[in-house]
Amino acid sequence: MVRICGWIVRLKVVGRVAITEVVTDLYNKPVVVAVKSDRDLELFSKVKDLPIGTAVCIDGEVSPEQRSKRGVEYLAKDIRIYAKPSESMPVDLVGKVPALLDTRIKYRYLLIRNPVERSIIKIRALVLKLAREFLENRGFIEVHTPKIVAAGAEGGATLFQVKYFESNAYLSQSPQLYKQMLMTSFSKVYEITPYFRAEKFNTKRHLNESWGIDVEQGFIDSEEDVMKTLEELVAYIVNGVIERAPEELELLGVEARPLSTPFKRIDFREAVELLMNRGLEIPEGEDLSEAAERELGSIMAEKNCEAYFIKKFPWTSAGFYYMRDEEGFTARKFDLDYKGLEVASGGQREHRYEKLVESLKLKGLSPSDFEYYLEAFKYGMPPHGGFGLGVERLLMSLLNLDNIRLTTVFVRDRTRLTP
Ligand code: AMO
Repeated sequence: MVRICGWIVRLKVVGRVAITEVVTDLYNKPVVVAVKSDRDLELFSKVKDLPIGTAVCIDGEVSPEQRSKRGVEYLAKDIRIYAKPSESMPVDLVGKVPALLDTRIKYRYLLIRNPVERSIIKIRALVLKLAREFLENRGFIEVHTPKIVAAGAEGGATLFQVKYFESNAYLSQSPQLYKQMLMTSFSKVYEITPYFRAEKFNTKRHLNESWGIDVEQGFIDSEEDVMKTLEELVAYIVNGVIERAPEELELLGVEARPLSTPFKRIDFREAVELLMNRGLEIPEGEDLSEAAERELGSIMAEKNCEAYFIKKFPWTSAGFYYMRDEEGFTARKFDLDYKGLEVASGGQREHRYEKLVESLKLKGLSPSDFEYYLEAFKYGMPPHGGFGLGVERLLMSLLNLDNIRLTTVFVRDRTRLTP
């Protein structure tokens, strides 16, 4: 006899049989329990009027006969009632009554009792587990860097300011500066971390609090060393999800294709040419727009390519910390796009003190604001590089979701600070 616990998502009484479906952590589909009044009148009477949403534990075992397509059939000896909802469910968990996105986001913590919604969150956890597994196997050390910081790495426009006793501080946009500083003492580090960005626009692919898998590695020859780590990591994650979560993918109706490495590489200039041939206008020296990224995604899909790197971004569109190529126009920065969406960016950093100070000034930043960071470059800083892989972006692409908000239970965007 085993005990499994969860919540009633469906209850139907047909004549003398009460059929109840209970969602549990154990299976993707609900546990189906049929209680017949002529077999166990006491249990039948206990169950037949239970409201949807009741928290219960079932004492019983898997039925030798499995006839229901809806879930795993159990033979129950007893059903213990732990909590009955005091109000009716604010959303339809079975998914028959469509809910507005707003309602879905507000009650996501309840909606994830539904096997389909639940699968996204389970795959999210699997993605992080696979990432850790891969990086640990490769000898990367997990580190933690401050989330309350004195300076931003990704530009002042998206910094959230917080009061820090007598002075002002910011929420970290990226562990960029700290993971680089760690390159003075470790050669391979990673951090799984929230990013806080005050993006003012309500888009389908931006959150104000998102999560990144950040990596930094030292003693590299070029950004190619870092790209190799990233492509192998992403292939490990995507292929691992396909292998370990086939049922969740099926519930979501997702047919994910395995990725093989190496991923295709194209230069930024080549990408611009491809896009201009399709009639898109790409302003000189700027990053690719969302529309351009999507169009490039369809161009690459025609070549049967889902994941690809864009290399050699214009220096004017890159962060100050990326190494500039000799001629000065391009930075050693790359993006990784997956099905037309940027899921990661990274590159080789400037590790030479004088050049780094020069870069800061060229970007109109004041070296004095970055003194603590710059100091680290005085004590034997090796050539290094890394990347930030967006967890929600990766999930959105992998699961073909049309809104990034669906990848997380509690959303932080322009209009949401609760729940
Ligand atoms: P970048 O700013 O490109 O690079 O961020 C890295 C990746 O994080 C994800 N991401 C976001 N996802 C959702 N909502 C957002 N507002 C958001 N902002 C970023 C994207 C993006 O590709 N320091 C560099 C990384 C590095 O060079 O190591 C950085 O933060 O998937």
